[in-house]
Amino acid sequence: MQNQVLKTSIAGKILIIIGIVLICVSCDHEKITSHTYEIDPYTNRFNWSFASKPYNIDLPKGNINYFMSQDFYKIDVYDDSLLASNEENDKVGLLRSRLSPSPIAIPGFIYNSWSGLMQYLDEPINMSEVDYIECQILGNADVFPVVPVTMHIDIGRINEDFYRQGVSTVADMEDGLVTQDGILDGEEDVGLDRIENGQPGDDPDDDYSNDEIMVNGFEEYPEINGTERNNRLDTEDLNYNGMLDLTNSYIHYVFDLDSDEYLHTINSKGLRTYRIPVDIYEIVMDSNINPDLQNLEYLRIWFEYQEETYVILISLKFEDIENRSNSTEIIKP
Ligand SMILES: [Ca+2]
Ligand SMILES: [Ca+2]
Ligand SMILES: [Ca+2]
Ligand SMILES: [Ca+2]
Repeated sequence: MQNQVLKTSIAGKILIIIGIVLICVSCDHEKITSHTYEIDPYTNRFNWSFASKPYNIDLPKGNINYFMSQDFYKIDVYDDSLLASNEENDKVGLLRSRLSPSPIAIPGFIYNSWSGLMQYLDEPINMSEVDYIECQILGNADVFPVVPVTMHIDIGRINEDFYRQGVSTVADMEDGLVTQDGILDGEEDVGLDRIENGQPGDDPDDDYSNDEIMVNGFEEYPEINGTERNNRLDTEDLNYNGMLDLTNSYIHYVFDLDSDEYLHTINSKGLRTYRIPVDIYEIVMDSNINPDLQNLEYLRIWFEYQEETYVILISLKFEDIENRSNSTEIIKP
């Protein structure tokens, strides 16, 4: 009997959770689409946070605003010959990032800024099963100014301290402002600064809004990455182990987006497909803990650039040739 009650209450909770998820999804402007497409974990903005500072770099921090644009169609991205006529107007799931340089300016001196994103991986990457990394970037001059961008990919144990780095050794998190229970209580959604809008000390840049603006004919969501009033329980503790993990022990790949070095193909729409050999990484570590290449838990992508520009990530895959089912193909033959 008690079991039955328990089961009923669990089933009830699951229904409520599903209901909340459905409401949240339908509230999010970006998700409203009549078309279906595969969302890979690397173009889904909900999986990303702002990046912590890469270890051992000495570059000023720029800004990144990342969002899933709804105004790119398959015909904007893929070769016409690969598209059936009924899919030309299907939307493409992509992650568009507006990169702004650091506001620090020294006249006559040009330097690179950095900014990026990171995520804890639900499924760790096992590099012994990866044959190459494939990254697709839409490099279309109609869409963004042609600015040299260097892309970095870090995989492994990555410092979680991405918000106000070095200020605290405890994870910044919203949970606990009311009750530390893993649930977003009403008054907790005030951002990682834990200070409500309008109160002294509030981070002026943490307000969330999914309002879109049009810039050069393309939609942007300048406040979509805010953590205050975003209806999510935000935390720096990306792996939910109750600690602010500070270890850096990862493998690092770097390539220039305007270079041919790892460029595999470029199509008529400006879609650049890079294939990065797995073995060209360098190891970055701040202790004697070597990266566990079979269990790489965090991913960080970050960019170096001098001027404001955009990066449109169409896909990122860790390709396993022997087991193709592990990777997703967007275009059906
Ligand atoms: Ca709570
Ligand atoms: Ca705040
Ligand atoms: Ca929040
Ligand atoms: Ca943690």
